[in-house]
Amino acid sequence: MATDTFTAPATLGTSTETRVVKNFVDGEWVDSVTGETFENRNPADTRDLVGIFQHSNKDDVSAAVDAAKRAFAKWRLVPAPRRAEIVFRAAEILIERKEDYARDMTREMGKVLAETRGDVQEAIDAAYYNAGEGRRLFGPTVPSEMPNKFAMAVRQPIGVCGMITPWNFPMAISSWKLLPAIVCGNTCVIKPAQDTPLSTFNLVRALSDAGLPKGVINIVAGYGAEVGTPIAEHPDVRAVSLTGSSAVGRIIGGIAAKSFKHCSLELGGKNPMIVLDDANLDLAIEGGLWGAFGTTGQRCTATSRMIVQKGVYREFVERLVDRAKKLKVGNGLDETVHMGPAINARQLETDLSYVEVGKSEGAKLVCGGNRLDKGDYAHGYFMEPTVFTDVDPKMRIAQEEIFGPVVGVIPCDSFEDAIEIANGIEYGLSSSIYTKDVNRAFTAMRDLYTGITYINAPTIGAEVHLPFGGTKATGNGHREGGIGAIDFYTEWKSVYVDYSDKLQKAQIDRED
Ligand code: UN1
Repeated sequence: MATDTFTAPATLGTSTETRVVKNFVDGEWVDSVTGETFENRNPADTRDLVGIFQHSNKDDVSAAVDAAKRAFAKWRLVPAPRRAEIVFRAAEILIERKEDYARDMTREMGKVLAETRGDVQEAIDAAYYNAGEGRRLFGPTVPSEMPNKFAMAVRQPIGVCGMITPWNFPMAISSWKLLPAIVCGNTCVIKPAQDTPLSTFNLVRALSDAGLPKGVINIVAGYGAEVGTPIAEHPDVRAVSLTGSSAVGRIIGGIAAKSFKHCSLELGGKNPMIVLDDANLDLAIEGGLWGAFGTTGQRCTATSRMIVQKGVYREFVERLVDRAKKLKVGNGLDETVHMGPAINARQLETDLSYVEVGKSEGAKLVCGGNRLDKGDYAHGYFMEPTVFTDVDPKMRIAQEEIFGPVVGVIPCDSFEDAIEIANGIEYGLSSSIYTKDVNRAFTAMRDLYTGITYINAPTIGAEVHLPFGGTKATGNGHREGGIGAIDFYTEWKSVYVDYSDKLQKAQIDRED
């Protein structure tokens, strides 16, 4: 067994070896003070032990925050273009290691290789974008109201930032948080999801190998209550970024508010895809399958409601179900598989329990609904792609986030009806519409109350250089990605330079 990931060769990712991974604090690989560890197992085959990680507690968090605070004193003074060069180099390293890291991720998370390659690619994209930002970090320079006075605003780092990341995009979402934070001059303490810590370690290893100074990013593995909460509570943590459920968001947001920390919450979704009578049905079905069953439905942006106009409803359902039944479920390391397992036993139970909810509410189960546990499936958390039709918009399966391969098809009469159903929900992350009518497409772009809207594409597929996030219970108004993240990880300072050599009193000094 390798004893840490830091000294281990990058190619370890292709092995079936179990790695013992320590916390990464102040540039050192350290045991948790608890002396306890937890296991990271492959959800497609739980006999496969991917790694052993530190079961940390709040003392580990404190040590990591102290290291980050010390590192901040120097890091904030490194010119942003120099900070960005390290991130650029990390992108190049990630490209070299892409296949290994994708395989590691499929092993720990379950999604198919094509998707885990995409996840690593998203971190590479985020690295290039944020590396570029190191030469921008623009702020306004404005004409002063007064003569001989100069006025501008500059972006400043905030300090130590705490990050709590999810298991569904374990490298991409860690990169959305860490990379803009460090380019802006902050230092970080991150708690990766306990189901998928390895991918966050892989990302940070690439950064470390690219020359990131010690203490700039610290990783503390463990569970929410023991590590996540102490991060949000720590007085020296000045900003907290969480991607997770709305329930956890309420807790973390509440804790952060008490000490006026900046807090970015990226939470649940129940994303609608509207299919109008004039849609290109081939495209809508293809997109719907990808949106609903890609990542086993485990995306905050997953297509979980299909709102289909009556004229094409029957044909759409028939063809969608026909295609869904042909999807191959299995171990994501097999390149012929379309859909991997649920992340863990609890998520699978939730998915299956919603099948019962749907049936009891009177929705029609037309595809799937069962656990797969025979033969090759015996040691994993697999279930069939599941489709309900004749779903009423008020049913629980049409209102609550499931986070699994369960989609509900809702019939609707008109475009206006579709928009109302789409918006009649607690969440507001992503939405989409299939139509050839440009007027309706533009009306939908305006009226769908979500942070992201797709035209003639499913609800997934966001790119890293535009803002990512949502309305209502999906978050608290912040955005990740693009300039949204730069806004979150910096604090504005307005600077006035008076070179008139006399006291000028701004609004007071007027003749009129
Ligand atoms: C998520 O939905 O949990 O937009 C993240 C996408 C990906 C990221 C999804 N780039 O589909």
